[in-house]
Amino acid sequence: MSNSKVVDVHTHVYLPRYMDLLRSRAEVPRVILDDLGQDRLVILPGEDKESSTKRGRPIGDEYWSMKRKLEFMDLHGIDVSVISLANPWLDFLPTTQETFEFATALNQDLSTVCTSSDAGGRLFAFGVLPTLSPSASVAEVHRIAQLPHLRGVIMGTIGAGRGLDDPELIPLFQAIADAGLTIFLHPHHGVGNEHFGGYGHSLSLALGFPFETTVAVSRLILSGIFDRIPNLRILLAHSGGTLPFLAGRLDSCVAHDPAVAEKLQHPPTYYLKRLYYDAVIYHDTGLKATVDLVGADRIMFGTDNPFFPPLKGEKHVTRWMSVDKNIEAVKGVPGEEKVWNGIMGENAVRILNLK
Ligand code: 5CU
Repeated sequence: MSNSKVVDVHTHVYLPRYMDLLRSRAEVPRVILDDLGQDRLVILPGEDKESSTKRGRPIGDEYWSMKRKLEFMDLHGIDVSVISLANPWLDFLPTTQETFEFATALNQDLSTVCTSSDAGGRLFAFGVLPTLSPSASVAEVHRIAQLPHLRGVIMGTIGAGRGLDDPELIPLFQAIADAGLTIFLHPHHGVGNEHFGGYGHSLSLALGFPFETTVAVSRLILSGIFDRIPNLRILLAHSGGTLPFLAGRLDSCVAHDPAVAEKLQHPPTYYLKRLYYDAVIYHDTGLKATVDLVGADRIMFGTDNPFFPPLKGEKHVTRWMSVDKNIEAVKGVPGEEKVWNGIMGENAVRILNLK
Protein backbone atom coordinates (compact mmCIF):
# COMPACT_ATOMS: atom_id res chain seq x y z
CA MET A 1 0.00 0.00 0.00
CA SER A 2 2.57 2.58 -1.27
CA ASN A 3 5.29 4.22 0.77
CA SER A 4 3.14 6.61 2.76
CA LYS A 5 3.24 6.18 6.55
CA VAL A 6 1.34 3.42 8.33
CA VAL A 7 0.17 4.59 11.78
CA ASP A 8 -1.48 2.54 14.51
CA VAL A 9 -3.64 4.77 16.73
CA HIS A 10 -5.16 1.95 18.79
CA THR A 11 -2.32 0.10 20.47
CA HIS A 12 -2.06 -0.44 24.18
CA VAL A 13 0.56 -1.07 26.82
CA TYR A 14 0.41 -2.01 30.48
CA LEU A 15 3.43 0.00 31.62
CA PRO A 16 5.71 -1.84 34.10
CA ARG A 17 4.62 0.53 36.89
CA TYR A 18 0.98 -0.38 36.19
CA MET A 19 1.81 -4.11 35.99
CA ASP A 20 3.34 -3.87 39.48
CA LEU A 21 0.05 -2.45 40.73
CA LEU A 22 -2.02 -5.19 39.02
CA ARG A 23 0.25 -7.90 40.43
CA SER A 24 -0.15 -6.49 43.95
CA ARG A 25 -3.96 -6.56 43.91
CA ALA A 26 -6.30 -9.19 45.34
CA GLU A 27 -9.34 -7.99 43.38
CA VAL A 28 -10.14 -7.34 39.72
CA PRO A 29 -8.37 -5.75 37.93
CA ARG A 30 -5.38 -7.91 38.72
CA VAL A 31 -2.73 -10.22 37.32
CA ILE A 32 -2.70 -13.77 38.68
CA LEU A 33 -0.42 -16.74 38.15
CA ASP A 34 -2.18 -19.88 36.91
CA ASP A 35 -1.22 -23.47 37.79
CA LEU A 36 1.38 -23.52 35.01
CA GLY A 37 3.06 -20.36 36.31
CA GLN A 38 1.58 -18.34 33.41
CA ASP A 39 0.49 -14.72 34.06
CA ARG A 40 -3.20 -14.10 33.47
CA LEU A 41 -4.71 -10.65 33.15
CA VAL A 42 -8.10 -10.50 34.84
CA ILE A 43 -9.73 -7.14 34.11
CA LEU A 44 -13.29 -7.44 32.88
CA PRO A 45 -16.26 -7.30 35.23
CA GLY A 46 -17.10 -10.79 36.54
CA GLU A 47 -14.10 -12.34 34.82
CA ASP A 48 -12.68 -13.62 38.11
CA LYS A 49 -15.80 -15.75 38.61
CA GLU A 50 -15.33 -17.70 35.38
CA SER A 51 -14.00 -21.24 35.35
CA SER A 52 -10.21 -21.49 35.15
CA THR A 53 -9.97 -21.77 31.36
CA LYS A 54 -11.91 -18.57 30.94
CA ARG A 55 -10.37 -16.69 33.85
CA GLY A 56 -8.77 -13.68 32.24
CA ARG A 57 -6.34 -14.10 29.37
CA PRO A 58 -2.77 -15.40 29.31
CA ILE A 59 -0.28 -12.60 28.88
CA GLY A 60 3.42 -12.27 28.18
CA ASP A 61 5.86 -9.43 27.73
CA GLU A 62 4.04 -8.15 24.63
CA TYR A 63 1.73 -6.52 27.20
CA TRP A 64 4.43 -4.34 28.80
CA SER A 65 7.66 -4.43 26.78
CA MET A 66 8.31 -1.60 24.33
CA LYS A 67 10.90 -3.77 22.60
CA ARG A 68 8.05 -6.16 21.80
CA LYS A 69 5.87 -3.27 20.62
CA LEU A 70 8.56 -2.18 18.17
CA GLU A 71 9.04 -5.77 16.97
CA PHE A 72 5.29 -6.05 16.44
CA MET A 73 5.34 -2.80 14.46
CA ASP A 74 8.20 -4.04 12.28
CA LEU A 75 6.47 -7.39 11.69
CA HIS A 76 3.31 -5.64 10.45
CA GLY A 77 4.90 -2.74 8.56
CA ILE A 78 3.71 -0.12 11.05
CA ASP A 79 5.87 3.01 10.99
CA VAL A 80 4.41 4.91 13.91
CA SER A 81 2.27 3.95 16.92
CA VAL A 82 0.26 6.16 19.25
CA ILE A 83 0.39 4.06 22.41
CA SER A 84 -2.08 4.22 25.28
CA LEU A 85 -2.49 2.53 28.62
CA ALA A 86 -5.05 -0.29 28.33
CA ASN A 87 -8.29 -0.54 30.27
CA PRO A 88 -9.31 -0.06 33.03
CA TRP A 89 -6.78 2.79 33.38
CA LEU A 90 -7.18 4.49 36.76
CA ASP A 91 -10.95 4.11 36.95
CA PHE A 92 -10.81 1.66 39.87
CA LEU A 93 -8.52 3.68 42.13
CA PRO A 94 -9.64 6.03 44.92
CA THR A 95 -9.42 9.78 44.38
CA THR A 96 -6.33 10.27 46.52
CA GLN A 97 -3.12 12.20 46.11
CA GLU A 98 -1.40 8.85 45.55
CA THR A 99 -3.62 8.15 42.53
CA PHE A 100 -3.01 11.62 41.10
CA GLU A 101 0.74 11.16 41.46
CA PHE A 102 0.45 7.72 39.88
CA ALA A 103 -1.20 9.32 36.83
CA THR A 104 1.61 11.86 36.58
CA ALA A 105 4.22 9.11 36.86
CA LEU A 106 2.52 6.99 34.15
CA ASN A 107 2.38 9.97 31.80
CA GLN A 108 6.02 10.67 32.45
CA ASP A 109 6.77 6.98 31.71
CA LEU A 110 4.91 7.30 28.39
CA SER A 111 6.91 10.38 27.54
CA THR A 112 10.20 8.68 28.45
CA VAL A 113 9.36 5.65 26.31
CA CYS A 114 8.37 7.80 23.32
CA THR A 115 11.45 10.00 23.46
CA SER A 116 13.90 7.14 24.05
CA SER A 117 16.50 6.47 21.39
CA ASP A 118 15.15 2.91 20.99
CA ALA A 119 11.83 4.33 19.82
CA GLY A 120 13.61 6.30 17.11
CA GLY A 121 10.81 8.87 16.91
CA ARG A 122 8.25 6.17 16.01
CA LEU A 123 6.18 6.42 19.19
CA PHE A 124 3.59 8.96 20.35
CA ALA A 125 1.07 8.51 23.15
CA PHE A 126 -2.30 9.26 24.66
CA GLY A 127 -1.87 10.00 28.36
CA VAL A 128 -4.06 8.84 31.22
CA LEU A 129 -6.20 10.81 33.67
CA PRO A 130 -7.62 10.18 37.15
CA THR A 131 -11.07 11.03 35.73
CA LEU A 132 -12.90 10.20 38.97
CA SER A 133 -11.48 13.55 40.06
CA PRO A 134 -12.17 16.09 37.28
CA SER A 135 -10.16 18.82 39.03
CA ALA A 136 -7.05 16.62 39.40
CA SER A 137 -7.56 15.60 35.76
CA VAL A 138 -7.54 19.22 34.63
CA ALA A 139 -4.18 19.68 36.37
CA GLU A 140 -2.89 16.51 34.67
CA VAL A 141 -4.09 17.75 31.25
CA HIS A 142 -1.92 20.84 31.72
CA ARG A 143 1.09 18.60 32.44
CA ILE A 144 0.35 16.28 29.50
CA ALA A 145 0.16 19.27 27.15
CA GLN A 146 3.82 19.99 27.99
CA LEU A 147 5.05 16.48 27.10
CA PRO A 148 6.38 16.56 23.53
CA HIS A 149 5.11 13.19 22.24
CA LEU A 150 1.73 13.12 23.98
CA ARG A 151 -1.17 13.94 21.69
CA GLY A 152 -4.19 13.40 23.90
CA VAL A 153 -5.70 11.24 26.62
CA ILE A 154 -7.34 7.85 26.65
CA MET A 155 -10.60 7.84 28.56
CA GLY A 156 -13.23 5.30 29.55
CA THR A 157 -16.94 6.00 29.70
CA ILE A 158 -17.52 6.43 33.43
CA GLY A 159 -16.02 9.91 33.77
CA ALA A 160 -16.31 10.96 37.40
CA GLY A 161 -18.62 7.99 38.05
CA ARG A 162 -21.82 9.24 36.42
CA GLY A 163 -21.06 8.97 32.70
CA LEU A 164 -19.63 11.44 30.22
CA ASP A 165 -22.67 13.74 30.17
CA ASP A 166 -21.96 14.72 33.77
CA PRO A 167 -21.78 18.57 34.00
CA GLU A 168 -18.87 18.13 36.42
CA LEU A 169 -16.75 17.05 33.44
CA ILE A 170 -17.31 20.23 31.41
CA PRO A 171 -14.19 22.03 32.76
CA LEU A 172 -12.15 18.92 31.97
CA PHE A 173 -13.45 18.75 28.39
CA GLN A 174 -12.81 22.48 28.04
CA ALA A 175 -9.22 22.07 29.29
CA ILE A 176 -8.59 19.21 26.85
CA ALA A 177 -9.98 21.21 23.92
CA ASP A 178 -8.05 24.34 24.94
CA ALA A 179 -4.83 22.32 25.06
CA GLY A 180 -5.47 21.02 21.51
CA LEU A 181 -5.46 17.43 22.77
CA THR A 182 -7.60 14.55 21.47
CA ILE A 183 -9.66 12.20 23.66
CA PHE A 184 -9.35 8.56 22.64
CA LEU A 185 -12.62 7.15 23.98
CA HIS A 186 -12.48 3.46 24.80
CA PRO A 187 -14.91 1.06 26.49
CA HIS A 188 -14.19 -1.21 29.41
CA HIS A 189 -17.33 -2.29 31.29
CA GLY A 190 -19.56 -3.38 28.42
CA VAL A 191 -23.28 -2.69 28.22
CA GLY A 192 -25.79 -5.56 28.31
CA ASN A 193 -23.38 -8.12 29.77
CA GLU A 194 -26.23 -9.70 31.74
CA HIS A 195 -27.77 -10.84 28.43
CA PHE A 196 -24.73 -12.56 26.96
CA GLY A 197 -25.01 -16.08 28.37
CA GLY A 198 -22.08 -18.35 29.10
CA TYR A 199 -19.73 -17.59 26.22
CA GLY A 200 -16.65 -16.38 28.07
CA HIS A 201 -15.53 -12.89 27.13
CA SER A 202 -16.53 -13.20 23.50
CA LEU A 203 -19.85 -11.38 23.57
CA SER A 204 -18.85 -8.73 26.09
CA LEU A 205 -15.94 -7.83 23.82
CA ALA A 206 -17.80 -8.22 20.50
CA LEU A 207 -21.06 -6.59 21.57
CA GLY A 208 -20.82 -5.13 25.08
CA PHE A 209 -17.79 -2.96 24.28
CA PRO A 210 -19.28 -1.31 21.16
CA PHE A 211 -22.68 -0.92 22.87
CA GLU A 212 -20.91 0.87 25.73
CA THR A 213 -19.30 3.33 23.30
CA THR A 214 -22.62 3.78 21.51
CA VAL A 215 -24.47 4.68 24.70
CA ALA A 216 -21.71 6.90 26.12
CA VAL A 217 -21.31 8.96 22.93
CA SER A 218 -25.07 9.27 22.41
CA ARG A 219 -25.44 10.66 25.93
CA LEU A 220 -22.51 13.00 25.40
CA ILE A 221 -24.08 14.36 22.21
CA LEU A 222 -27.51 14.77 23.80
CA SER A 223 -25.92 16.67 26.70
CA GLY A 224 -25.12 19.44 24.20
CA ILE A 225 -21.36 19.33 24.89
CA PHE A 226 -20.46 19.86 21.23
CA ASP A 227 -22.56 23.04 21.00
CA ARG A 228 -20.76 24.28 24.09
CA ILE A 229 -17.24 23.13 23.07
CA PRO A 230 -17.28 22.76 19.26
CA ASN A 231 -13.53 22.09 19.10
CA LEU A 232 -13.68 19.12 21.49
CA ARG A 233 -11.86 16.39 19.51
CA ILE A 234 -12.78 12.77 20.21
CA LEU A 235 -11.51 9.59 18.54
CA LEU A 236 -13.91 6.68 19.00
CA ALA A 237 -12.61 3.15 19.49
CA HIS A 238 -13.91 0.27 17.36
CA SER A 239 -15.18 2.53 14.59
CA GLY A 240 -17.66 4.18 16.92
CA GLY A 241 -19.30 1.02 18.25
CA THR A 242 -22.63 0.77 16.44
CA LEU A 243 -23.11 4.51 15.95
CA PRO A 244 -22.56 4.64 12.16
CA PHE A 245 -25.24 1.97 11.73
CA LEU A 246 -27.69 3.52 14.20
CA ALA A 247 -27.17 7.21 13.36
CA GLY A 248 -30.45 7.54 11.45
CA ARG A 249 -32.43 5.93 14.25
CA LEU A 250 -30.77 8.22 16.78
CA ASP A 251 -31.71 11.27 14.70
CA SER A 252 -35.27 10.11 14.23
CA CYS A 253 -35.92 9.19 17.88
CA VAL A 254 -34.44 12.49 19.09
CA ALA A 255 -36.47 14.46 16.52
CA HIS A 256 -39.64 12.85 17.84
CA ASP A 257 -38.84 13.84 21.41
CA PRO A 258 -38.95 17.66 21.31
CA ALA A 259 -37.88 18.01 24.95
CA VAL A 260 -34.59 16.37 24.01
CA ALA A 261 -34.24 17.79 20.48
CA GLU A 262 -34.76 21.42 21.51
CA LYS A 263 -31.65 21.30 23.70
CA LEU A 264 -29.48 20.68 20.62
CA GLN A 265 -28.63 23.02 17.76
CA HIS A 266 -28.46 20.11 15.28
CA PRO A 267 -29.57 16.47 14.90
CA PRO A 268 -27.17 13.93 16.52
CA THR A 269 -25.70 12.90 13.17
CA TYR A 270 -24.31 16.40 12.70
CA TYR A 271 -22.10 15.87 15.75
CA LEU A 272 -21.23 12.27 14.83
CA LYS A 273 -19.82 13.59 11.56
CA ARG A 274 -17.40 15.81 13.48
CA LEU A 275 -15.87 12.98 15.51
CA TYR A 276 -12.97 10.73 14.54
CA TYR A 277 -13.09 6.94 14.33
CA ASP A 278 -10.55 4.15 14.38
CA ALA A 279 -10.77 1.29 11.88
CA VAL A 280 -10.66 -1.54 14.42
CA ILE A 281 -13.75 -3.35 13.18
CA TYR A 282 -12.30 -6.39 11.33
CA HIS A 283 -14.71 -6.23 8.38
CA ASP A 284 -15.22 -3.89 5.47
CA THR A 285 -19.01 -3.79 5.87
CA GLY A 286 -18.71 -1.96 9.21
CA LEU A 287 -15.88 0.22 7.98
CA LYS A 288 -17.84 1.20 4.86
CA ALA A 289 -20.74 2.31 7.08
CA THR A 290 -18.34 4.55 9.03
CA VAL A 291 -16.84 5.94 5.81
CA ASP A 292 -20.33 6.53 4.47
CA LEU A 293 -21.32 8.50 7.57
CA VAL A 294 -18.24 10.60 8.28
CA GLY A 295 -15.96 10.36 5.23
CA ALA A 296 -12.71 8.39 4.91
CA ASP A 297 -10.57 11.31 6.07
CA ARG A 298 -11.75 10.99 9.69
CA ILE A 299 -10.85 7.32 10.06
CA MET A 300 -7.54 5.95 11.38
CA PHE A 301 -6.07 2.45 11.31
CA GLY A 302 -5.51 0.57 14.59
CA THR A 303 -4.60 -2.92 15.78
CA ASP A 304 -5.68 -3.26 19.45
CA ASN A 305 -2.26 -4.82 20.12
CA PRO A 306 -1.45 -6.59 22.46
CA PHE A 307 -4.99 -7.97 22.62
CA PHE A 308 -6.09 -10.67 20.17
CA PRO A 309 -2.68 -12.30 19.52
CA PRO A 310 -2.39 -15.44 17.34
CA LEU A 311 -3.62 -18.54 19.15
CA LYS A 312 -1.20 -20.78 17.27
CA GLY A 313 2.43 -20.28 16.31
CA GLU A 314 5.06 -18.06 17.85
CA LYS A 315 3.26 -14.75 18.42
CA HIS A 316 6.42 -12.64 18.06
CA VAL A 317 7.15 -13.86 14.52
CA THR A 318 3.70 -14.81 13.20
CA ARG A 319 1.56 -12.09 11.62
CA TRP A 320 -1.54 -11.46 13.71
CA MET A 321 -4.82 -12.41 12.04
CA SER A 322 -6.57 -9.65 14.00
CA VAL A 323 -4.28 -7.07 12.38
CA ASP A 324 -4.62 -8.53 8.89
CA LYS A 325 -8.42 -8.47 9.19
CA ASN A 326 -8.28 -4.75 9.88
CA ILE A 327 -5.93 -4.14 6.95
CA GLU A 328 -8.23 -6.17 4.66
CA ALA A 329 -11.19 -4.10 5.86
CA VAL A 330 -9.37 -0.91 4.85
CA LYS A 331 -8.57 -2.38 1.42
CA GLY A 332 -12.28 -3.20 1.08
CA VAL A 333 -13.25 0.48 1.25
CA PRO A 334 -14.12 1.66 -2.26
CA GLY A 335 -11.78 4.30 -3.57
CA GLU A 336 -8.26 4.70 -4.63
CA GLU A 337 -4.86 4.48 -3.00
CA LYS A 338 -5.21 7.98 -1.55
CA VAL A 339 -8.22 6.87 0.50
CA TRP A 340 -6.50 3.74 1.83
CA ASN A 341 -3.27 5.60 2.58
CA GLY A 342 -5.31 8.16 4.48
CA ILE A 343 -6.94 5.55 6.69
CA MET A 344 -3.72 3.53 7.08
CA GLY A 345 -1.74 6.49 8.36
CA GLU A 346 -1.86 9.84 6.62
CA ASN A 347 -5.07 10.88 8.42
CA ALA A 348 -3.44 10.18 11.79
CA VAL A 349 -0.32 12.15 10.82
CA ARG A 350 -2.53 15.11 9.93
CA ILE A 351 -5.14 14.91 12.71
CA LEU A 352 -2.76 14.05 15.57
CA ASN A 353 0.15 16.10 14.25
CA LEU A 354 2.64 13.21 14.18
CA LYS A 355 5.27 14.86 12.02
O1 5CU B 1 -9.52 -8.85 25.27
C1 5CU B 1 -9.85 -7.94 26.01
O2 5CU B 1 -10.32 -8.05 27.12
C2 5CU B 1 -9.67 -6.55 25.51
C3 5CU B 1 -9.70 -5.47 26.43
O3 5CU B 1 -9.93 -5.61 27.61
N1 5CU B 1 -9.42 -4.25 25.97
C4 5CU B 1 -9.17 -4.03 24.69
O4 5CU B 1 -8.88 -2.91 24.30
N2 5CU B 1 -9.20 -5.07 23.83
C5 5CU B 1 -9.45 -6.32 24.22
